Amino acid sequence: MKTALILNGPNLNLLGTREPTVYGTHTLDDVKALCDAACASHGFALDFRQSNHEGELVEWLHEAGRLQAAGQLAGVILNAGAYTHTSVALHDAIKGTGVTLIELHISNVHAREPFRHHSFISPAAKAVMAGFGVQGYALAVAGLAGLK
Ligand code: CA2
Repeated sequence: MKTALILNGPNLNLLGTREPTVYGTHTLDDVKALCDAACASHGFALDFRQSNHEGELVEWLHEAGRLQAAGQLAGVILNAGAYTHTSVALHDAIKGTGVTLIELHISNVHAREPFRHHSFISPAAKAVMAGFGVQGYALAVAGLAGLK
């Protein structure tokens, strides 16, 4: 059984505590439970993580590249949070590892402030998903299964 690695970036640990009109009322634990169910139905093991630190996310992408090369990982679903709009380091890590990666956003970033319209992740991603709320995580797991 291959693993789906789901990575969450800065401040996503605050999900469900503020800004419910933008991000909904579900917590990150709720999202993990939703991903558990989606992975079970698509035959993936789930590895679900969150970090507020850019370097830690970079290290996890390197680990993902090694695991995918070893045939143990189906790919990564990444909600890089605000690092989406700032991080050349995450872009380089995705490109440098060649890992299969789906970029995910809970909100429709293109309908929000202009500074959220640019993504350093998108040019390195296999696919991009935004605006489906937390249900987007389950849709992205289904998408990853379709790439098999
Ligand atoms: O829509 C998304 O998933 C985002 O990646 C979320 C990021 C934001 O910077 C991106 O532009 C779009 C923010 C994550 C922080 O989430 C919070 C949730 C509740 C309360 C405070 C922050």
